[in-house]
Amino acid sequence: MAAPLVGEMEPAAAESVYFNEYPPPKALPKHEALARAFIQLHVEANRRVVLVTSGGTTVPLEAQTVRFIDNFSAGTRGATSAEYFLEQGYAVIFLHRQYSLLPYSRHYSHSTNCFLDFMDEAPPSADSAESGHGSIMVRDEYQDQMRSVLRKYRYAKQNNRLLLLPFTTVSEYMFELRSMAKIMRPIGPNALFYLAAAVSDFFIPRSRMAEHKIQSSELPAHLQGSAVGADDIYTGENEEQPSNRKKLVVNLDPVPKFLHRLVDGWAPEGSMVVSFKLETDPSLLVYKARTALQRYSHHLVIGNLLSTRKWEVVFITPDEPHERWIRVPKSKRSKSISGVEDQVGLAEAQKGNTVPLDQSE
Ligand code: 9Z3
Repeated sequence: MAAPLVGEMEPAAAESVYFNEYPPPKALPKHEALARAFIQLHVEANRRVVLVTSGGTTVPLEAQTVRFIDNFSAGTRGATSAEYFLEQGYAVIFLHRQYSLLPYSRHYSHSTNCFLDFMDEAPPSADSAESGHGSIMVRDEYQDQMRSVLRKYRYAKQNNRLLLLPFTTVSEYMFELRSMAKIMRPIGPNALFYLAAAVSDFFIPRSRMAEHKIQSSELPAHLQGSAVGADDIYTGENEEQPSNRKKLVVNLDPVPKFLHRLVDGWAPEGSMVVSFKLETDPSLLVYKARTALQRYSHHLVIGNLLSTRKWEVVFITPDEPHERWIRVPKSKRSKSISGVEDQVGLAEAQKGNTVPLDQSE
């Protein structure tokens, strides 16, 4: 009989099999030490702490990774939400995909809003006349909004309210999530988990992964040993287009349902867990979000569709009214300087307001 897939096992058994597949991320001990110190500080202040996850996870196809499968997410939801949590007095652990959008800097770091567009060179003053260079400054029209973002950013940084921890792969994400949840135990009911990261449902077990870059064409016999893929990825004959090029066949296992373990094992007693559900087919969204809430018995699922995620979400809760839509009216959607309509924070959307400083796409 074939061994059960980790995605089909009891959650606790699947957990140990999954975590035995991969070595912990190299940065984990450092991240854990930073998180412990962060938690200690905020436990003493009796402050609420939220773990915000943000950005997409990758699934590497090779151990020495050249190619990978990615999950869609720019990090806008996570980074925007983190700013709102900070404003509400939370300390934020921001577990994010490396190089995705970050709280505060997101206003100026998106490719359609290059930070250089906000800058200008001042005319040379008497002091700088010799060099002929004026100082670099923020353009007049952006002074107010940039000052406000800068102040909030400085406040969060100087008061140690924001801890930035990056991940890349789905296994790194899992290790980090488990560790952070356990480290947050002293926070108890002051802990909140806000899981906006787009997490892959599939992975290739490390034991069955190709070590080196998968080759797309035939190699001479004496070189084949080092380059051939492992069991789960193989390059076969390309029947439709006979040539010396191979087709790639990838066989992925389901990732264990980590939300079970978060709710029932890792997270502190009395903490709150909010997850997101992303769909593209409108007819599935509410059903899938409800099913997730029933399955994991947590507190809130926020459903969104890829195409409308910036203006419309649905809150699915165990209590009445069970389903509540939050929509930003068209007239209230903010624009970036490139003219692209922007996401507003959920809190503002509920009040029917826009976020005045939002500049990212
Ligand atoms: C989301 O649904 C997020 O809202 C988005 C945000 C990824 C759509 P952006 O970063 O996008 O603002 O560009 N996140 C959760 C996606 C996800 O993978 N959910 C899992 C699922 O749908 C459950 S944890 O099954």
